[in-house]
Amino acid sequence: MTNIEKVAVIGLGYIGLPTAAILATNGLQVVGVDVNKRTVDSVNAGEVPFVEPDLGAHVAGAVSQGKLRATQDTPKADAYIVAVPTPFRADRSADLSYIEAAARGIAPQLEGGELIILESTSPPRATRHMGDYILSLRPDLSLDGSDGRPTIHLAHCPERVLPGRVMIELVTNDRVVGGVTPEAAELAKGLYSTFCQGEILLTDDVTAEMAKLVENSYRDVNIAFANELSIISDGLGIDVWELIRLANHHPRVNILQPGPGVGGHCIAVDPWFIVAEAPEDAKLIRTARQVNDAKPLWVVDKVIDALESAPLGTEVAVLGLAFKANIDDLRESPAIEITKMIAQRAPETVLNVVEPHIVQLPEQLREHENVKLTDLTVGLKSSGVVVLLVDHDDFKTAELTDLESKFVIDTRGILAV
Ligand code: SAJ
Repeated sequence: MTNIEKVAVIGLGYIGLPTAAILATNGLQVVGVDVNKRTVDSVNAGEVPFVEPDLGAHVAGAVSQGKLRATQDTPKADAYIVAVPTPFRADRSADLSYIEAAARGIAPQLEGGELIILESTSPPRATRHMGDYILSLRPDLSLDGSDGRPTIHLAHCPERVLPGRVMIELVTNDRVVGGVTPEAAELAKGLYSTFCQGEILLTDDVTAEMAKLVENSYRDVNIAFANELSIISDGLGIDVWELIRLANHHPRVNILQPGPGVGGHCIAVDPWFIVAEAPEDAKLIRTARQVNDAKPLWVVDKVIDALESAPLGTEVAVLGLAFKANIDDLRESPAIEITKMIAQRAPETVLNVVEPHIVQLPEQLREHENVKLTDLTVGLKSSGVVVLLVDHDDFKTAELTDLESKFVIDTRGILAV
């Protein structure tokens, strides 16, 4: 294998574009590949089609120095990094069609000796599936040099960066690199060491795939425990926030925080890949998903109960729509699901939504005439029922006055002392 000088990054999304940019600013010749012409055009103009701190400067600098360009067609390269979506299907198994499409673009360009890295969050054995798929198109190649055929080196290297801190965490986080062969893992390590200052830990491909899924499942199971405690505590008439705070004084106990449900694109999705792979054995992981997915309905029932015993015409203040605190990201947000369900079940009730990080309601809520976006003061003033869904700092620091006269459902413990 010659030195890696030219890298093609397939998929210029939240992970692919930052990875392409950081490789380019560290001296490699990078071609970003995307099916979306608008994405390609904006990258070639040195612009970033989404919000991520510092990414704009990296992309603009790399493009103007001629180190980064984007195209819709996969070029020849020494290394390929695949960072395409892996959504789940209706039966919650992973949809690998984007990976297969990337492989179809790469296969005709291969000569032997190239490194191919799958970065997309993937179910176990997806990397091997990609390898087998490439070999079905290119039977003249091999993954391990068997039968003297030219070898392509295949590895999985999951990303674990936190949106909003991507350009920092790409450099500082440790990386798990799993090779289909030890040689592939070593080659991938060499490529990541051009920009990664964290530890680069080598393993096989399936263990690396599972490491990513397990990290997010670990969080999901522990959040489910907290969510279950919140429901049990409500039945017992005790304060779950106090309960968790006290229990966490034990030196070996560290319970996470309950909430209105689990949102975002990762923690609520990745555990299903394990369940789909091991349906008989992944009992706890499946149950945790069900517990967390059921929490929004429990919150809605609380609000409907409160409205039933409130005077006719009582309005509801909904505090927060984002999937977690202090961001504007509404993807898979339980707060949106809850607001929508209340709007449907109480169509006569006005819902005063307060979300300081957005300027207009998301599409899913716009169709409901009883849902309005407003500010905190107006929202609280008009409403007899208050449901706190996101622990934004704006809500923590605001003076939440007059709450004594209202029915308050605090799903995040903002009011807990
Ligand atoms: N949540 C709770 N209670 C808690 C902690 C979180 O209800 O105690 C909720 C949040 O409100 C949110 C959801 O869980 O709705 C997920 O939020 P998060 O901040 O825990 O995680 P994400 O989804 O933003 O990012 C995760 C991270 N993974 C882990 O922490 C193991 C991140 O490092 C990964 O890169 C990312 O998933 C990913 O891309 O997989």
